Amino acid sequence: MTLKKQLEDLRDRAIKNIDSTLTLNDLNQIRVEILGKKGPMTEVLRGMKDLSASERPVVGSYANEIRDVITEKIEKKKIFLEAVKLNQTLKEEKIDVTLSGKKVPQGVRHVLSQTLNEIEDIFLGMGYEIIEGYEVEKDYYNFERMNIPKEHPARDMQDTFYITDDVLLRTHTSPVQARTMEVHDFSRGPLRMISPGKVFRRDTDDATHSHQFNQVEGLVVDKGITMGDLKGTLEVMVKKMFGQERKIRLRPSYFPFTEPSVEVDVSCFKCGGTGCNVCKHTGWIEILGAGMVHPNVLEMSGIDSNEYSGFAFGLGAERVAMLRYGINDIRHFYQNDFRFLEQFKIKE
Ligand code: FA5
Repeated sequence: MTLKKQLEDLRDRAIKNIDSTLTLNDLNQIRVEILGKKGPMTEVLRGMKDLSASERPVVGSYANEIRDVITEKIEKKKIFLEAVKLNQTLKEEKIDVTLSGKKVPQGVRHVLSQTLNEIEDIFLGMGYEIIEGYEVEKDYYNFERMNIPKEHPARDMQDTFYITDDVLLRTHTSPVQARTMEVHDFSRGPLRMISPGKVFRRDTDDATHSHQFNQVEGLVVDKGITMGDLKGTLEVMVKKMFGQERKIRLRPSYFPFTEPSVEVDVSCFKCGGTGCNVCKHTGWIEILGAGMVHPNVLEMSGIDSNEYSGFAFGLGAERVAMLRYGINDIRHFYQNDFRFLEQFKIKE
């Protein structure tokens, strides 16, 4: 077969294959097979060396012509197949704007955060400011400045996680009292603050006790503050939080940093006061400790106890949330079970 004939066969075969191909991949393969280094076109061109000097330019220019025809054919087919592919993609990715959307799961503010917000709102409404304390605290502020020197038996009331001999995880929010009193400027008005935050104790976990829980400290210091102010303030808070019908009781108690001291109980949400496992069959759940700030605590903060007096309280936030929302186990707050958490939809 002459080279010319070989070239014509090659062209016809290429055109047939290009016409029948349906994908860009196949088209590329055809291009490599026919025009590539190891392909028939190169083979034919190699054979030109055996031609005579007069035949070579004729066959050479014919070979170039045929290669151009094939190349052009491939280019055209490529543009066509790319357009087909684009149309197909556009069709597949078409967005139907009339379809209903996918539901995005909505988060819920943690019931404990909601409770703390509610407590803060009540006290902000009574003119208190919110002060933050330190979770890692000095023994000095946690105990000594609260009238509990080293070796004092009252330290056993709050079993402590120590970090060093002098640094600990605070066992209550009361150290914020000392830190606030020592910097308060009474020429600017009375001291009225609350301080919410985490506290830590080596308590054994059960339905109403956790080794880590939240307290809200409250402190008011001014001239002429009495136990009546404390009782009135707590009554306002409890009624706002739990409703007018909820019963509260004040029990005489002991804290080294208040004198006199009380503990405040609210009637059990579950049994209404008859006794059950939640309230340990007493009918009451203790929510806070309180009292008149001990003169020693005022004096250690540089406040003249003959001129000034104050009341303070420390409220257990989980206990309040349990009573407010009828939650029967404090451990629910920390287990992060979504079925529990999502029951408390935000009321903002
Ligand atoms: C105190 O911590 C005192 N600092 C409170 C205080 C402040 C008294 C200012 C006087 C003046 P107590 O240990 O009783 O007190 O804790 C206060 C409240 O925290 C309790 O009434 C209770 O509601 C809550 N509480 C105590 N221990 C736990 C616990 N392990 N788990 C959950 N809540 C607790």
